[in-house]
Amino acid sequence: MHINCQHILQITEAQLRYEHDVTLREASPQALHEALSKAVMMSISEAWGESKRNRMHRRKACYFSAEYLIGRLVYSNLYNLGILDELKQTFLAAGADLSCLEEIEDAALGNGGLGRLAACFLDSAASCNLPLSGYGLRYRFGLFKQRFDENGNQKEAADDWSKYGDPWSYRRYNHTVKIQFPDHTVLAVPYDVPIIGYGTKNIGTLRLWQCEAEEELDFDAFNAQDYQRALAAKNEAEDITRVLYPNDSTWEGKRLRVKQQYVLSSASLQDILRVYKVNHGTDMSRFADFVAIQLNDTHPAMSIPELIRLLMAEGMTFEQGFDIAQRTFSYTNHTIMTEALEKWNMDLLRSVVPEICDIITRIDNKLKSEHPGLYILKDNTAHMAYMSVYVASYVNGVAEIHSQILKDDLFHQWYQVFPERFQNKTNGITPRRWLGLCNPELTRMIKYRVGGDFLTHLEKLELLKSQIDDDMVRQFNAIKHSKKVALAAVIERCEGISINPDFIFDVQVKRLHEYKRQLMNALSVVDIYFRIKDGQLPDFHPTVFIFGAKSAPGYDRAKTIIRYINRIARMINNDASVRDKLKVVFVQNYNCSYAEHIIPAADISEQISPAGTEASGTGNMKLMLNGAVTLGTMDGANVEIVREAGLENNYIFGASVPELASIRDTYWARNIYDADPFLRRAINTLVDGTVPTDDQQRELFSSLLDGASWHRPDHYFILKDYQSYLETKLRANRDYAGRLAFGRKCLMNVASAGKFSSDRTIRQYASEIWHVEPQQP
Ligand code: 26Q
Repeated sequence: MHINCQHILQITEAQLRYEHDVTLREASPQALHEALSKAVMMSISEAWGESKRNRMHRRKACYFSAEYLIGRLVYSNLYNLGILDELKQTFLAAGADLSCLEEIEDAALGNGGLGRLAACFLDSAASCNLPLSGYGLRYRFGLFKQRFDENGNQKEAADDWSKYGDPWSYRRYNHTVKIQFPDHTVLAVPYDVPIIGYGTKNIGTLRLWQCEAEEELDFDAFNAQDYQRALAAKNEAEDITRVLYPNDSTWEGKRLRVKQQYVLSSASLQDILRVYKVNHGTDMSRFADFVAIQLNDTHPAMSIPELIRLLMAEGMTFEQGFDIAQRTFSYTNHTIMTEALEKWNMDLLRSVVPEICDIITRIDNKLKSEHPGLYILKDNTAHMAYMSVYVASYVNGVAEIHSQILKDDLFHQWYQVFPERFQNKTNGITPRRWLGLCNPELTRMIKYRVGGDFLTHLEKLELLKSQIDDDMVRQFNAIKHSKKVALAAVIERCEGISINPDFIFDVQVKRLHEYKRQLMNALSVVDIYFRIKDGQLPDFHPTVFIFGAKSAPGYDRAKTIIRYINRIARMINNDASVRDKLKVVFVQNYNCSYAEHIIPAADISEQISPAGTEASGTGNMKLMLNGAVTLGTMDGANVEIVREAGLENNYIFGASVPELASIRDTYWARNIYDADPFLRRAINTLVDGTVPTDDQQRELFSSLLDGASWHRPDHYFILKDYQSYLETKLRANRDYAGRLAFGRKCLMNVASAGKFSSDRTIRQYASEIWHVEPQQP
């Protein structure tokens, strides 16, 4: 698509004048952002409309997700339009520096991996000209903002991401739908976000629903001076999409969450049915021929009974509705951890969505009559994952090992009955945001060697392999160094900590969860610290350990781990005797935009969950693509990463899935603690006063060694894997000294990252699950 930068500049200036009463030079970053974004929205609107009309009569896919972690859109949209560099020049010449847009907030309408995956998929589908629309919720408050207090505690603040406006969406009130609950009806108002493909005219749509009241004000109550009641309906409606639930690994049976899920499901389906009727008439029997719906985990699984309900309201029987639902839906699972699986109490569910309960009961009856032994309802509880397996065309995991575990374990009985349904779709990431945009220096180096189109043909990275020589490694190392200098400046500004770009940058960035074992990383850092002070690691290459993680606000154990790591960091960073060897930084408010600075600067990528716990991981792919080596276990997509890039170019440690399974019931962590004085010394810092301690740290300590009524000791095998972890970590540290050999390993990872483009993933969904075809714009 051709967009004229001078034209954008003119419209931006006009917008600034009449909306903000300022000139370009005077404009605040927020005003500039709004005006510029609107100028771009205007200039793409024709192409957007064209893309929609193109799709009207064709089969299409819809992605249903409660989360879209889209991050900051302005740079990535300009990048995908191919005008980012030129526009920067144009604006600079006119007196405005677009780097001030770094201040613009992320749209964090997601928690972590699952939400970011949805965003990468939309980017890839648009870029590959695949007919995919996203449906989600427009939370007034996204994922909380995080800071640390003087004691290192996580403090949360509301993320009012749209307080300065939201120029990247259009409110489409005319497509508002009604959602009925037993005691009230609310409006779901759609906001459409354009999904601008890279190097194509094609523009997809993300439609986000916002709840509003039918009547903003109850005038009778107002006239009676009962102002609370006058606004009650408005607040009750708006409460539904008020805030994103900040859990990403434990399920909570909250009433409001049911309402959110139902609004997402019902509003999106009503919308799709309306469009279907416009394009294909009122014969609903062909619905599944034109629409495929992907459920991003079970969060939108109420769509299954809701579609059946809506089809029955159109005159179909339950059996007919069931058949169409089954041909329409497919389901992606993102976790095997039982505490994350959605299981709704039927009384709660019935009080919010009674008709949905009736249909779930009918689905369950049908299942039990066809396949005795399988169930959806048990003990008055609805198992949403089972319902999704039963009423779906396909079920997929998100990495090979994870998809295998689904068949062997979580859905074993279901696999016996429906083996043809089970698939794998290994996750991917969009190389535009996660390389092109965040690492233009490395992108330029690669372009020169493999050709300009590699960001849409990431498999071409393979062509680097035969070209890797000392010159190229030196060039890579120089680029890596420059990205470390740039990150150091960001960390200085945001955290007030100065770090040396000649240090190794060892990075663990992801949500905080016990299974991700940030604690194991921290213990190894403490151990290394003591060993350095003892003079045992004379050749240790100076390293800065960088952590970034948010904990769910109610996850006390995770918050304790954050505080402990902050205490460790303070102790180490204040110890002058290790100043030239060690540094620990826990960055505050890790988010997409922070990731775009950290990931290009990483030398070592920590992916250290016990085998069989991390479904896939996608941060691992982003770090690989930017030339970090993986220090990791044989878990999730790490397995495929090392298969592509070679064991010899990564640092793999720890027990395998079968090993862990075989010791699960007999493993006794305290034996390891008693036998390893170094590990013991590190673990003791939780309780011995080396750093400030407290009851929660003592509880954490005893969870490792004694366990609790609900868990065996060291549930996530930190002590079990520790020795091989530390050895491997120190081996990577030694290897780093050979700058050419190490840089070659990094480059081998870059060159092997082609598989992990979300373009590849989305094409597999399109051809193997949705059966939709690309469409030239
Ligand atoms: C469920 C019910 C109630 C409230 C919240 C939730 C909830 C919300 C988000 C449960 C889970 C999530 C997010 C899960 C997630 O991000 N999983 C990750 O998905 C990635 C993409 O497939 C994988 O790479 C990661 O391995 C997986 O942990």
